[in-house]
Amino acid sequence: MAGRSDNKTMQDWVKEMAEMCQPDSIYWCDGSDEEAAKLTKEALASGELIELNQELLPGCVYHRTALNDVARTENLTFVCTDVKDDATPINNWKSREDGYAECREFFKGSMKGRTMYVVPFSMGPVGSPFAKYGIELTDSIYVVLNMKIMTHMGQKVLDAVGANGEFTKCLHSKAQLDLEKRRIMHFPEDNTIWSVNSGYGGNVLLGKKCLALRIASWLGKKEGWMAEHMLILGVEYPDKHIEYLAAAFPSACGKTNLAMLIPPEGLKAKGFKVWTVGDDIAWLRVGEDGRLWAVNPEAGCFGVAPGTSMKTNPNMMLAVQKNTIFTNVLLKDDGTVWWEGHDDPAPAHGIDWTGKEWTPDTKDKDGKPVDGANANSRFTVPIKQVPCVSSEVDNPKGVPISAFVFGGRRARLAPLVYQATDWEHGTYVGATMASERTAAQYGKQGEVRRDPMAMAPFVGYAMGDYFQHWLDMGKKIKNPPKIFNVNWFRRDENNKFMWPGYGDNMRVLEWILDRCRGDVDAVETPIGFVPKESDIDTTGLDIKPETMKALLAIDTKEWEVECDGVEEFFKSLGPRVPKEMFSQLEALRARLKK
Ligand code: GTP
Ligand code: SPV
Ligand code: MN
Repeated sequence: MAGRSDNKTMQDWVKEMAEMCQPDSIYWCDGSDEEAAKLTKEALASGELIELNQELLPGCVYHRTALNDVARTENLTFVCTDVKDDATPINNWKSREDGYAECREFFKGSMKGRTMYVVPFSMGPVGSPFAKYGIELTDSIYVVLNMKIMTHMGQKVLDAVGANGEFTKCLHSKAQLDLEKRRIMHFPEDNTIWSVNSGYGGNVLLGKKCLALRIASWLGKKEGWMAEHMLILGVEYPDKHIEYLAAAFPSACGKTNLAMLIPPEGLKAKGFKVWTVGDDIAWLRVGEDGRLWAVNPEAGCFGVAPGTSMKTNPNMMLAVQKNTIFTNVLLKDDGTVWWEGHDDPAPAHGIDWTGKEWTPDTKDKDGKPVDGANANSRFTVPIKQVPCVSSEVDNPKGVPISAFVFGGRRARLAPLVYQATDWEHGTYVGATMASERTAAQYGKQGEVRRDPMAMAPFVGYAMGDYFQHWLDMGKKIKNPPKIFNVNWFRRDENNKFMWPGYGDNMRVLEWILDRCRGDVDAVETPIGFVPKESDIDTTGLDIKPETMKALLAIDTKEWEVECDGVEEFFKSLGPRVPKEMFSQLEALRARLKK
């Protein structure tokens, strides 16, 4: 038991960090199940975790974060580089010196009375040419147990790094969970991440957003590949052929749900089936065949609980019946869990995510009903427990991508689906994405904000350079994916969603993949190709023809206003925005005028 490494650089770094954080002891993780069982027992004894009903939810535990620590804190997240313009303007910036100096004060003695766990992890299957290795030092057992699910973790990583291999140096301390002293710092030039005073997922599971997106996007730009906030799924056709697509939606906008959808009866009967490769992050490289190939660097899903049910996402409901960590959901009296949108009716009594007694009648001081689960409550589950997991999930080569799909929450404007005319136009479509803010990040909920490629919170460098990287990649890919945009979230005059969403989104995926295979025509509009109404299969769907018409309509006046917003946005990004983005904008304006 306990991990071993003969890597001198690693040992020296662990020692140096321990001298700063002053833990009582240091423990090197080996990633074994015995180790996880022992740590779970300790966390149950200390109250960091709560045991769930082991008969009904075997291997499952429950965790509450601090009340001020339930979502990513983008305002406290920094990219620290020597040259300011290399990171800004979307990212918060500090110089390397200032970033380290500020955080050193917060880390000093932060692990007193605690153990420092050394967590070796790999993003991507160990040994894959895609894989990146990291070591996370943390004083949280919750983090260790989450990392075991979310990454490839343990001795095998120490062996792969060996005496001289490279690794990302990740340091995390929950310290006092002090919001004033919370910082999530990235030092891409040093391959280093420091996170302090938080215990929430995206802030502290450093392999995920910090390494697999912010640091990886920096590396991808340098090395000629892409790290994207994208799910990866395979659609199996009736003839058993599988086409893969990758889709970028902002946080809490439906990636996990789309990645494992079950087609509606009609399409299921035709023989369609969806296989899940990944639900949040894709790393993409050009293959020898001139296509773009994608791997999912993660080994688990850290998914949004509210809204997950047998009706919306049966695959996920089945996955989270065992070996799952539930965070900030409602704890029922029988030791099981519940959240808003669950299949079961609200229990008569439970303990809510804040640790208070809860009943369906609980109201806040203004008389408003109180949710039992936090809106950003989550489950952590091995992806291999998802019944429709793809057999390619561990394939070190990845899967070939036929289509990229962008999308967000837009109550108006964006139609159900449209296709960009080519890669450069597709880059413009991604670069101009916008979405209503969700509970996955702090800030005013519902406000529409620009979120290029769903990467606004996750690009590890200047946004203008990132657009340029997309254009450069397009030139390197002989057979690039076709690019689409979808919007499951259009609302009618009564503020109701117009499209049923979830499994019915398969009806749109069918059109997208038929377009890729050249099997279906489209209508050319100023914004791109839109389906003919009759080409979206609505068999068995209770939707009025005029609703379908409205879902696919383009309001040129609204798009002209949108163009003004895009111009303002591009200008706000400074001089690094490629000129191609402005020519795309002008070309769109001209088409709208015609
Ligand atoms: P992150 O993990 O934050 O990156 O989120 P995600 O993009 O994976 O979002 P997820 O699939 O977890 O969905 C977030 C919320 O949107 C959940 O409450 C879902 O129930 C809801 N949702 C997902 N797909 C649809 C859809 O097609 N229509 C509607 N109306 N809601 C959806
Ligand atoms: C997101 O917010 O996009 C997530 C959850 O996937 S977190 O890990 O918190 O970033
Ligand atoms: Mn995400």
